[in-house]
Amino acid sequence: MKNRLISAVTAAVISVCSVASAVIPAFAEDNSAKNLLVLGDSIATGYNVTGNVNLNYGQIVADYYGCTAVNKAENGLTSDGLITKLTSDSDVKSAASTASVILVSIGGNDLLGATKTAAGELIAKWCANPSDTYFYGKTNLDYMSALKVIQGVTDEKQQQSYASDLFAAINSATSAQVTASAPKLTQIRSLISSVNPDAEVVFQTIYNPFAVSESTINLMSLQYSQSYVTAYNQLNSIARIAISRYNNNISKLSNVKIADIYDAFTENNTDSQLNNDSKGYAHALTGILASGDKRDIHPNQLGHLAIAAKVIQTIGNIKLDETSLYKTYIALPELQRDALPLEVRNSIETATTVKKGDINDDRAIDAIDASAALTYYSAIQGGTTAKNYSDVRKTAADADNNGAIDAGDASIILTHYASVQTGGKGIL
Ligand SMILES: [Ca+2]
Ligand SMILES: [Ca+2]
Repeated sequence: MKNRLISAVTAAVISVCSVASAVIPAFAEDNSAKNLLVLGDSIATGYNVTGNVNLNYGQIVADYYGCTAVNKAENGLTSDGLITKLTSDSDVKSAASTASVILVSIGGNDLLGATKTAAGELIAKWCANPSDTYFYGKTNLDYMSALKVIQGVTDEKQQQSYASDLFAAINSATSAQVTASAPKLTQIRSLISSVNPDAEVVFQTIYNPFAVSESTINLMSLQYSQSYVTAYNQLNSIARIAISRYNNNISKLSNVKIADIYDAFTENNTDSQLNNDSKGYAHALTGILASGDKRDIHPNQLGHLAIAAKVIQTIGNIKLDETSLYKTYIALPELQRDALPLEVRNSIETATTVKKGDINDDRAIDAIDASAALTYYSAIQGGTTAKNYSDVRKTAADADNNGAIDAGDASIILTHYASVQTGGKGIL
């Protein structure tokens, strides 16, 4: 087990990892003077170890619906902490009472807290064991210091044994935490109802910050030892099990909408040859692969964009968007947009609604779009998909609605463009 894994574990333990998103139905129709309240943890505050993101998902969603974002999230907040706030924090209760929509991101710190406690107990046990070569006799060893001790263990077998015991302890503790969480989640929902029975309440599921793509794992295999990759997969597996069980509790809540962020951050690849563990987009949507102190399980700006899009998709009332969701997305270089996971692009582009003929979604229908249609057509003819087209873009590209993207569509787009250029209304 190499130091990078220790760093990953450390990052997981010292940070907060939960993601939530929200849903609201009738809310978007009359937005004047409506408030969108964000409750929860550091996912919701927009925290990043290198500084908060420019726009967190609460701001993006509020902007989309033209209402005011009120953010009462707090870094490190647990479900117990949220219960306390909803019970006795007059500021939070007041904000909740006037909100039309309430987005809740909670749970990640509960799992991390259980992880810390279990690790602490295990370390104390090692330190009290006279036959433990590396730990016996050490005092006041916190988790971070213990990780440094494990890092320094030269016998690889012994090092793996420590890691394996640590993972087992974490697995068991998070499992117990998940069981304890169900009544807490129900209580949070009830407390919100008691303050504001009319608000639309959206709970977000927690994403797995260790779930990365297969190609990322393959790259890791080239860079690091097999034991590192095995340990990373083990961590991913533990996280997946605990988070999935926690999310299952969230999904059982009544009178809420569920924005499935776990799903939004997960690759739906049934061809996976590696194992059954979830593969995902954490490499693109969080800072999990950053090195050293910059390693971060929190969503980056793209992650917040993806969460916002999922929340908006869940809430509904999709419109042709010109707000920060669209502006942030379209400001990305096209190559970077094309490199985004298709599921994420589908989600964002569905929320921004691409217009027929406007394949690159820049709100102009012109020769660039005609060229894009031809590029797509020739790629398909050549047996490859050169462009990572989302479903929405494919619909935009099929200008004549015949179910295929080809030269006919390019021609229609050009005809439309020529018409508009000469003062006409166009044909699209
Ligand atoms: Ca265009
Ligand atoms: Ca067509």
